[in-house]
Amino acid sequence: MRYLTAGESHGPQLTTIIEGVPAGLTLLAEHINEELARRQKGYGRGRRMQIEKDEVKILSGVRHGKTLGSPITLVVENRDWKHWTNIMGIEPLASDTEEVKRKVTRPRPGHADLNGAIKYGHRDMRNVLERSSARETTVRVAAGAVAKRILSELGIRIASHVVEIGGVKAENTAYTSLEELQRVTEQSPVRCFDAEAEKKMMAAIDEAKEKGDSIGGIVEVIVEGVPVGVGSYVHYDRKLDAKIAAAIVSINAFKGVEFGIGFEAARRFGSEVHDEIIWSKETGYTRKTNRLGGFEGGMTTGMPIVVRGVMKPIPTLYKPLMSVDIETKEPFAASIERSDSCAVPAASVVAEAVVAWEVANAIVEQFGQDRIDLIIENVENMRRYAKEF
Ligand code: EPS
Repeated sequence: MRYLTAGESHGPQLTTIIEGVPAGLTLLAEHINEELARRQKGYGRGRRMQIEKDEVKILSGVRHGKTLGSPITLVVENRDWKHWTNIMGIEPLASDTEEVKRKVTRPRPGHADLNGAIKYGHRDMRNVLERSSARETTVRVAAGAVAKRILSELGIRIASHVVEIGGVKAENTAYTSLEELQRVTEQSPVRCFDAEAEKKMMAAIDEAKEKGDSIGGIVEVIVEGVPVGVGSYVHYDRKLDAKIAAAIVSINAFKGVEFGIGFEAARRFGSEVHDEIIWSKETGYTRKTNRLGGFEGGMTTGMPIVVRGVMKPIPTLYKPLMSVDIETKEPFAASIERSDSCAVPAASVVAEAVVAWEVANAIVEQFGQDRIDLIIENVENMRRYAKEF
């Protein structure tokens, strides 16, 4: 499967065309809208989220609630567009029009503004920032919602939560089941399982906001029920952990990724890192621990996939950082009109979506591509073989 996205942050709409989704999958707008609504929540968002109420239109690839196997087109309108019809208009405007004269010439440090402008030759950096905006993650979440439908048919469960914001760590993450983790985090304004940490995270966001600053954090995604052997060791571009790592780092403002104990592995002996193999008639092969986060040799082990991503603080700050105007070459203090102080809770929903996509894609490729019923059958067979092996 693959998908492309299109759309500018303040343009008319965001679009994704998803290719290769198996036929026969139940897919309703409500499945996607539920995910879009989860992404819009989260303590620390700015005023834009009060303007938008993301709702999908399914324009192709689905008939009477089932996928056809043909490309699926999903569209989400930008409600803010009505305030930007001239600035972001498609038709040319006279060169002396206010909207044409008002160029963005001051790159914000940490954004795509300057590099993008130099790369594409744009003297108005709005041409860069409109597309580099994290607004685009709306349709990545829509594509992820389709992937989550596939996982659900296969009995694969996925959840995400926030484990750190602005240096405040979730200490209590001892959830007894993924359902419990989901139930608690869906109610939390910062998508955190630990109620104590939640309060401190919210206070840290308030403090950043008051200072005109922003804060980042760490999100975790867990996938349970993935059969053994998804991905492959035989080639770099078939390793599923590598694909997931790329997907996480491709989310706006994400700077790093780790699986299981992650970077902590550098500080331990091998005997304290690798997971001992055990066997029982009921479960087949499992591991005593899951320090490697569900992957060995680029393939799933059958243990839960545990992946974390780190998000830097959003670079659009009320508190000015020094930059240079590309017209005058004069230094100036970059400042803005509207921003989020923290988007880590929303980003955990995006991370969940991109991980869901990579896992579903690998399974569809590996277990037969065209029909969901055959994929279900093949995955069930694989689960049986693995148990009897
Ligand atoms: C974003 C800037 C803000 C965020 C936006 C991402 O938008 P605006 O410039 O319109 O105030 O609200 O996020 C979304 C619109 C969204 O849907 O998540 C940026 O520069 O990345």
